[in-house]
Amino acid sequence: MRTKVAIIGAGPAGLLLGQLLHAYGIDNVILERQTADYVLGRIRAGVLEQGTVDLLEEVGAAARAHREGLVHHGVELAFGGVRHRIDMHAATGKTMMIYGQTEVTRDLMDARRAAGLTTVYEAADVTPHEFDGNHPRVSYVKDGATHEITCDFIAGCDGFHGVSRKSVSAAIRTFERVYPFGWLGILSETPPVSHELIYTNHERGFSLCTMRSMHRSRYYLQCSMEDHIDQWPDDRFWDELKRRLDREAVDHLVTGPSIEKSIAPLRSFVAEPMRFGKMFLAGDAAHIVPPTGAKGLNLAASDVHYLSQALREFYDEKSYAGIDAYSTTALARVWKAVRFSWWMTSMLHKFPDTGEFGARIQLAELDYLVSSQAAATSLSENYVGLPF
Ligand code: RFL
Ligand code: PHB
Repeated sequence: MRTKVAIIGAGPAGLLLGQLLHAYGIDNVILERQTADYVLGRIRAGVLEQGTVDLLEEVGAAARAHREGLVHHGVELAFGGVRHRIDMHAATGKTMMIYGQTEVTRDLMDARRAAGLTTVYEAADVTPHEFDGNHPRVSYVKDGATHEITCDFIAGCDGFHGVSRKSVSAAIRTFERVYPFGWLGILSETPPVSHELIYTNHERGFSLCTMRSMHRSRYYLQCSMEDHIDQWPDDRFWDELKRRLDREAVDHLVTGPSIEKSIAPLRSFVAEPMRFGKMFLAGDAAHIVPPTGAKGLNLAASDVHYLSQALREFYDEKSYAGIDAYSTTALARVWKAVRFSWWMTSMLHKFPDTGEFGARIQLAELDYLVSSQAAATSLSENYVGLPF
């Protein structure tokens, strides 16, 4: 098989890149290790920046998001038992959209199918070759037979545990912080506790009330990395959440059986650079942020925006300028989101080693945020998404 761009990974980064390239007349093939249903079963992100929605619109995959997504103008920060609303739309003129990663993925898969583009699911042993030279190719095994795709470029959109970054490990520099706690998340068929997301700093640990729709809620609790979901039956989860919420939120909380429950570690990670000859990294393959800033999926979208523009410039104008600039351009935005996610995480979680002093500093910072328009605007600019 021959294509212009071989994309490894059918997560949001790979699927969105595929549709953007298709819109620019650049043919591409996606190789995905899992089945489509497996990819769709992962419950992850929920908040889309306006820039991410704009990209979905550009590829004609935003109709359902506009119908079913919930447009949010602000968030609530809770500390000391009191909730404070930050009006991000007033501060920036921008909004966010609540629309699950699962739905984004489904819409992009549907668009890809409708466009007749090739996706190979259950592709095993995917391996990029010769991206340093002029004949890049990707091999994989499907149904016991080895296949090869020759291409002009390889896009490594295969997430944190993918093969792309591993294949260049000798050439990269990594930066990492692993946080000493995780997030225990549940999904339930219950109405959300508030119209807004509620981020809570509490002496028992962080909590987040979020949603997927007006009848489906998602909640997170800071937990120990030693915890296992078996130790968290639903009743224990709801009891602990109630302890961390303000009185009014507890009164409005509707509990019910969980339909999904998982524990995620929290990590900040960046690999530099994001280009190796004719192979590029994009999305979680190149960087991870803790979910506190709601940035992971949105960074995957901004990376593939830059990458698709660079490739378009190459095919339209035979210019390498965008390709040469890709890593630097993408990393400049990545690091700002890494900083923001680290800062939100530091301000809102209970840390085992910072003591009473650290806890007071967090409260002072939160109090400053809700009493200074300048501070609230800075938070808002980052949360709604810095410009591309
Ligand atoms: P993905 O989604 O991991 O997709 C990578 C794909 O590559 C495939 N793959 C391979 N394919 C072929 N060969 C191989 N060797 C392969 N190895 C892997 C995988 O099967 C997979 O299908 O990466 P991508 O596309 O870069 O997308 C990144 C986002 O998924 C991620 O950043 C977000 O989910 C992070 N995140 C959030 N981001 C937000 O923007 N807003 C949020 O509100 C938000 N909340 C979250 C989150 C992540 C969470 N978890 C569980 C990590 C909440 C949570 C709890
Ligand atoms: C979610 O809806 O799953 C979500 C929202 C905001 C975050 C993280 C996750 O910061």
